[in-house]
Amino acid sequence: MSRVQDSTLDCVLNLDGLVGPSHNYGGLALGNIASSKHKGEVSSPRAAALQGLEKMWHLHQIGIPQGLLPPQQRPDLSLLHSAGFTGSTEQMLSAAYKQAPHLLEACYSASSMWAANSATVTASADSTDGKLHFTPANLISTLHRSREAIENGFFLQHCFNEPVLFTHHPPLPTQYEFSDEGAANHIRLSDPNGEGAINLLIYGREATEKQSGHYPARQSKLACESLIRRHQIHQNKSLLLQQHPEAIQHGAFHNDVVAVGQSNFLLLHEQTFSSQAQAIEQLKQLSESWNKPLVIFEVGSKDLSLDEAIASYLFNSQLVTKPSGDMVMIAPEDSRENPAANKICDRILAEDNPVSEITFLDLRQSMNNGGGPACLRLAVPITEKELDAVYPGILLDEALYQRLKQWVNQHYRDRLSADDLRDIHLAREIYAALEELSSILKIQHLYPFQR
Ligand code: SUG
Repeated sequence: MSRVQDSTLDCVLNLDGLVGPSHNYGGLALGNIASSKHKGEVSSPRAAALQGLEKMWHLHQIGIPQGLLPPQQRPDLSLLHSAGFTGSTEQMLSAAYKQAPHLLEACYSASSMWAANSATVTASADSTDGKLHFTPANLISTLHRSREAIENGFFLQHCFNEPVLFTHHPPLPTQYEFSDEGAANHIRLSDPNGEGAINLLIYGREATEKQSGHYPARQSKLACESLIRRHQIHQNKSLLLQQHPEAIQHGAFHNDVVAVGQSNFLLLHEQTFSSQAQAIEQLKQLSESWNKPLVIFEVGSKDLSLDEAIASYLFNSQLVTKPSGDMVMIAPEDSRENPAANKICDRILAEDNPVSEITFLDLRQSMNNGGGPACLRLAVPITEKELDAVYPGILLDEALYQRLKQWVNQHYRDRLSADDLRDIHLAREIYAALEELSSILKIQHLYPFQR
């Protein structure tokens, strides 16, 4: 695999969620406009998984360390059990289809693909104990996503299994007050030529604040504060900020839909934070001593309205630093197709900032559920020594990429509709696919049904 650049401070391992064979459009995520808009449409799990794999392969080819998070076990029959469905799998699926179609959709959701919500990660350079910290997100805001936390923790433990280097915390308590959506509400900025770093932790509401608008704020302030404490983030390396309520009401259900940052570059919409001018001032002060200055690119509403930002997903681009030090922006095709967003891309390339290249990728299947390039990956800031301790079976190389493509083509359906979810054959096909995946990744007890 590709090695990290000399300055290991800036190296990021991206773990992309491998899209599961049950990818479908259930319209399950309130406040996520794309999810509601595409509810009930026929999905293509195969196209979705291949689009995701092409993204991973592209990043590997430009020299970025790339790994994956496998899809979780679906259908999640324990959810149906909890809701009182009994009998054989076939009986349970059929009864749920008739009596509680919403539950059936939740138990089939492939939402673990959006790895940016799997956990919050703190770089060892930013924690007072010098360890890399993980907290799986509890994802309590939506039923289907709340099912991901335990298995995300299990998998991260398995892959980062060196206690001297890595610390794994349990998810935050499964309560409204602690609502946590993971790295989608975290941005790590850092000095490429020094040790300075700022971890922005972004919340939507106070712990007990009730929903005021149409759409819910998914991240609580208490969750962010708890993460700062448990991950032992250096006092001068964290900044707690509040999402602009308008952004949430326009469909920014996660902050990564209106801002993205990496290394010394922050790209954000004018209405990202509630006291934005003050936030920018704080960022400037915190980065004052950096050897390479922090560059903030703020997009005004007159150039790109919040609605256009959400429709184009420009800010859900992924920023990556190549081994040469050049920064590449991986944007969704939708940003090229949206004239206002495309204009901003031209400006980013023309102006003086670290981005030297923009690559547009087709991620339409995931985008239709509100998941762009940045949603699909968990960014793990990592040193060379830490990278050497990562379980190698999840790190992408050409052999694994080819093997996974073959596996997807063999096992995934080309079309999936809500009606297909009651089909016992679908459940059997998925379990067979997951069984084989665990042997491809050489993880014996990857899935609960194997334990
Ligand atoms: O949580 N969509 C996901 C999309 C997550 C995007 N991630 C980031 N922004 N980091 C969500 O809203 C839709 C599933 C459905 O409707 O079937 C869904 O869960």
